[in-house]
Amino acid sequence: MTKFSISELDTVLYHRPESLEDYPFHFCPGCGHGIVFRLIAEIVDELNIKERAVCVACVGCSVNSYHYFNFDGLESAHGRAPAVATAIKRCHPHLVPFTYQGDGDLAAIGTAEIVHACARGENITTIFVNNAVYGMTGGQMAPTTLVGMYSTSTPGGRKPSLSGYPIRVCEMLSTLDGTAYVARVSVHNPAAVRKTKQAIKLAFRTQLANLGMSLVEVLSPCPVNWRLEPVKALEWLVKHMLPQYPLGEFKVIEAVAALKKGDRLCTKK
Ligand SMILES: Cc1ncc(C[n+]2csc(CCOP(=O)(O)OP(=O)(O)O)c2C)c(N)n1
Repeated sequence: MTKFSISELDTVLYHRPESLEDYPFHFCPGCGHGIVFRLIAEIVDELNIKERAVCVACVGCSVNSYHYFNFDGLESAHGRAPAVATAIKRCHPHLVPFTYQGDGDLAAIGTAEIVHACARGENITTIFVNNAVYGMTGGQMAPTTLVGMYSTSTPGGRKPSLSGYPIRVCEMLSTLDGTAYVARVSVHNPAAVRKTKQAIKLAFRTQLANLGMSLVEVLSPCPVNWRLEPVKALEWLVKHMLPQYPLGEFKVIEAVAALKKGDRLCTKK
């Protein structure tokens, strides 16, 4: 194995973004939330909006965002982050509020909030992390739990006859006229993480250009609640979640497409 001395390694490839506190993440091994947090912090730095960004956290594993982000944030009631972000944006249009929500928060208790924020075309940004379970409370079924998937409240697998079918959030919300940019991405490998960063950055740029509601769904592993080792969880995501939740852009209005010029993004199959 080649060994390098420190002086030979004079190129710093990674450093902690200014927008990320020097505070260890509490997430379980192999969880995707930490990746998404870091990407958001990098983007806030790159767009130079640290003094204007406001994270509206949800109830769920990402509830501790105030420990991690080195910019303003507040906590909403479960599922109500889009309403809180709406109020912030309307009262203080120069701020850049974004919601950070899980699938239980956004697609179960908070379904009405996100649907109406999208229908109203609020000029806010939503980062929606879909790990197909209620992570924080111990892995119960979420609206995005796959048919046949184990969860602690569907120990024999989700049965449509009892629990209905999973909701495809991007497909549903992109039909609403108020949405300007809607995309689904994933963090299952480095290339996917890069595309996730591009999509989240474009979502923020959509808000900065006053173009309306932007939403990015991020497919993310939850190894502990899926009862899988971290690497197996990534494989499971690819094998089972991608067919149900195809990656791509579901809505890009013309003005956003113009912003995007020059960016490389995943395209819908
Ligand atoms: C009003 C209310 N109902 C239920 C709960 C319990 N609860 C806390 S977090 C959560 C779901 C979190 O799951 P998700 O939004 O998918 O986020 P994750 O933890 O997976 O990131 C629930 C049901 C609560 N705290 N408040």
